Amino acid sequence: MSFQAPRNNSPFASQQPFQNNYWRASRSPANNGLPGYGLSPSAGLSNSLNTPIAADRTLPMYKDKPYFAPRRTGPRTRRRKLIYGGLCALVLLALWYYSRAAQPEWTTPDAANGEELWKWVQGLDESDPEYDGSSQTKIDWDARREKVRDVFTISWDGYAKNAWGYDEYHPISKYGRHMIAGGMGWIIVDALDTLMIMNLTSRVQHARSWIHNSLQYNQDHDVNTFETTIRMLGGLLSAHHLSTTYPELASITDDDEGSPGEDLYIEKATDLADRLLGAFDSSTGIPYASINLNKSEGIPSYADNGASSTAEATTVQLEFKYLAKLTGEAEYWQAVEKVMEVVDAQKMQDGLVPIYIYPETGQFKGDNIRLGSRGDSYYEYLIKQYLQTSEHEPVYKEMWDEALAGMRKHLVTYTQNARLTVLGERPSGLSGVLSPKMDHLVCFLPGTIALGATGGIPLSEARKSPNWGQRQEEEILLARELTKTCWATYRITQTGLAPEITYFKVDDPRVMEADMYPDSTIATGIEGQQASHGELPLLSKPLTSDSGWRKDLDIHRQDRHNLQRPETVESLFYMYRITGDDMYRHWGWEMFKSFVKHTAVPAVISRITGFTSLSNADTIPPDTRDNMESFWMAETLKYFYLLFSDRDFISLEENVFNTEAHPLPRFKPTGDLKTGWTRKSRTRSEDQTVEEGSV
Ligand code: DMJ
Repeated sequence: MSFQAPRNNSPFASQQPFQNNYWRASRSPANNGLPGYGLSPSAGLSNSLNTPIAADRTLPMYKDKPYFAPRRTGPRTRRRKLIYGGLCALVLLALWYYSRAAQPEWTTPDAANGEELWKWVQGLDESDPEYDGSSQTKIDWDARREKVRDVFTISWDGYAKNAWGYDEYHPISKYGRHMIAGGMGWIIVDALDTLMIMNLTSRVQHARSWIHNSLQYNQDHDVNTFETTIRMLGGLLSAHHLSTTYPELASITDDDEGSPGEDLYIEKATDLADRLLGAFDSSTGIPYASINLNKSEGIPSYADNGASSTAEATTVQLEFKYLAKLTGEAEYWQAVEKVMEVVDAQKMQDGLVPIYIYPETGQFKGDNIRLGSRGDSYYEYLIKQYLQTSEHEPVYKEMWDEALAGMRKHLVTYTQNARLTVLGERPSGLSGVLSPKMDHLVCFLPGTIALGATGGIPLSEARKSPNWGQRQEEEILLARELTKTCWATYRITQTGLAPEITYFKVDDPRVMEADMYPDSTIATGIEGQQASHGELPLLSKPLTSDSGWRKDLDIHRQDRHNLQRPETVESLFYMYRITGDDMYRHWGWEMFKSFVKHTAVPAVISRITGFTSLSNADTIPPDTRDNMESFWMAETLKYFYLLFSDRDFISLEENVFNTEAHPLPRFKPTGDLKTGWTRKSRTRSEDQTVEEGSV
């Protein structure tokens, strides 16, 4: 029987720092050569009592207390006891009331007001989502951006008040839970750079001191290699990048020389990355699905015959490459670069990869090809690796171009009525049937296609480039159509919030892009690198009642949940930044209002105390799930905030967002930081000559 740490930690509970500079512990044999081992556990994270009295005993539970039978008492004694008891109760009540009043809640001068937001939500109109660009009314986007900030601060403060330091937060029951015994800083680290971007200085300080005093990675637990990389390593690296590159933001400087916590984010990131490197110790270098952080030992997936998810193995590169650049340690770079070489050596047809890969052989498992779960960010990190290294790794541009052409050839089809564009799945490989199903996760793709087409610069600029041609125009059209399809998945439900998965009614046999556009580059195979001929018209009909679009979408009962995922607003953000079309901001505003209205957690009185995922987004009131995923604050609200900000704020030309929305800088690699491999020839005879990015 052990003492359980209270579920509702006060944010003011003191958390003792570790020994001075504990995170700097040098590599020692006792620590298996890893830094930071053998550190004293943090106060507040231990599950056992630590006082001398309690050292070797555990607290009794009520059921263990000895039972005393009540003594018989006469009427006078009973009356005296009643009065005495009543007085005691009054005194206790007064003491409790005083202690509550004396204990400040976690509020800061810029705390958002849950009551005001509640009133605002009550007054929300169902304004016209059919934005047609004709309205002349000037919109105050700064005010809308402030609303996003309010929603963020309410989400953060609710967490800080009720579950500070815990990895999970359940905003309805208001308690937190750890994913592993000591906690990983899952919510705090993931949201840290959003705090900076929103200029929430006191909260950044609060988060930073928790990271300094309480976060430790020397835990004997398995964690998911990919999730830990994109959320924790990505969060720390982005915090370092923002705090050093954008000092005007709420960036408590990361290089405050000589002060406690100097280089904190980098030190923590390096400690974590050194532990994560063990996941790459397979015979091919493909990382295992999990990693024991304390032993730095990779662990194959317990399911899927030990195979790793392809997307997970290939979505760690931006983080490790940036760390290599920062530290000058090529080992980080080489570990993740090797993964890409092994994957590409499989020579998959048209650049489309199955969703599982064996770490021991480097071969794919099964034939399932999709851009949803387990496949998605493989493609995302192709184009982003190319952009991260300032176009010094052309192999990734080539792989991206090949994969995008493959998607257009094998995965794109159209709905029966409104001709919405669908990016489906091939569960039995490219020779099998195309399944017209889209996970919400697929909705990252349109924004990424636009990013790939222009490299992040505005479309109007990109069109002036000599390299711009018909193919790029077609890619922008595809991006616009897919964004519209993702928007339709929001419009279709009662809450205005998308389900986790949507199916579409399509023709049989499937109409493919080459059938629909016989003159396109994908149909003719001719690049068409002629001068741009301007915007290509949308094929799809408007989302109005007469276009029949509602009949095109089909939501299955088990897929009606909404986890407050970011992918659609992520694409709106890229589409707005790149095309400059206000329509994407308007769609975003409608989505944002739906999130506030239907995922808000009200208090007994008229006040909002947090935001939750939904188990059914297609009914009003929606069924709630009592969970706030860390990506709500790390990604979804960040992308809304950036969508309503000026287009050059945290510019796309200088930054690359990792798959968890953590901005990292673009840079030029030097020395040993290079691609170091070439693609194997697809025709078997000779190796392709793709110029390497060694500089
Ligand atoms: C995020 O953790 C990342 O974006 C990841 O790549 C997949 N999607 C979730 C959020 O939906």
